Amino acid sequence: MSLPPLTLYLAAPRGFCAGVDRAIRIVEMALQKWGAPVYVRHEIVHNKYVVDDLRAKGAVFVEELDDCPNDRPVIFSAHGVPKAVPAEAARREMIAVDATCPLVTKVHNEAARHFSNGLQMVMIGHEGHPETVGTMGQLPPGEVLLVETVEDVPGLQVRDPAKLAMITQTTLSVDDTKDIAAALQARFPAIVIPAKDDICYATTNRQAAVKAIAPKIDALLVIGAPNSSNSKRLVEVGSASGCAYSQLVQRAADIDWRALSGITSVGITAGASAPEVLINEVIDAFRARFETTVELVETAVENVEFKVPKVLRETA
Ligand code: 0JX
Ligand code: SF4
Repeated sequence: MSLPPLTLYLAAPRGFCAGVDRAIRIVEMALQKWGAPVYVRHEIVHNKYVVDDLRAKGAVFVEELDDCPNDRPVIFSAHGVPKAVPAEAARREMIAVDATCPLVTKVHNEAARHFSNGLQMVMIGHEGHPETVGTMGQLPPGEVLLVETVEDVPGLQVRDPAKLAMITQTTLSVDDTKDIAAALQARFPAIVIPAKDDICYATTNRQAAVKAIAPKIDALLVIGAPNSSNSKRLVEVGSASGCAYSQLVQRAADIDWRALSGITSVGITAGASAPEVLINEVIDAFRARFETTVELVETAVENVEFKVPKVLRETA
């Protein structure tokens, strides 16, 4: 029996970003340098496959520093940590390696600069997300106020409307963030808004690639985890760009094939924490069910690379 024809538009860039690649390398190199177990505070990146793989190699994932012994190394996840966390690790004389993405650290530094200039901050981000918790935790309580939506802006109670700055989470929707920034500027004309928001290159590029394929496709599958902010934003961008069936899947086993019956085109992308092996698994699952032609839709070429911390570049 012949299979139905399908064009599979594969977004590029997709999948691992430089910060994720670096964070995973940090855990692997720490295991090599110090042996198992190496503790990791929070999922190193939000992906079960990645976490399970590192766990099998000897990483132990915990949510809090309190769950780590003093005499084993601890790694802080790519999303960043409040200032109190490395301070506590130093107090306990632990070996601590920071896998915070340098682009998240850049926002931490920016927040510290605004603070030293006497500015209170409004952060656009998602409440409770570890990156937001980490960035807000760079400064004393009350110095960074959080807004999640345009609707949150009128209710903001600021110390002095003339002394305000805006910062953002790195993995937000580019378009939604523009709207929230505009609402902030309308209410607080003096607010210091960076030339560009803090959304990173990887988030921006993956969203642009989804926008390019959305008009061509009957369905969009985003490979990523339910706790991955940047992956969830890709699903939203798909829907907002006209692809009514936009779904997050962790891997091929999650695909609802009944919902996809009758389609002739599909778009595939992956969040910054989703490994290529899972993307290939999804493509193979389509090949098994459809006469599949793969078309790459490349809207940008990325060549960003981050070095691991010096302690791991030195030989043991
Ligand atoms: O939930 P996020 O998108 O912030 O994290 P994830 O999925 O682990 O992606 C990589 C880490 C991103 C940090 O900015
Ligand atoms: Fe860094 Fe962006 Fe990747 Fe987050 S998504 S780890 S900020 S490059």
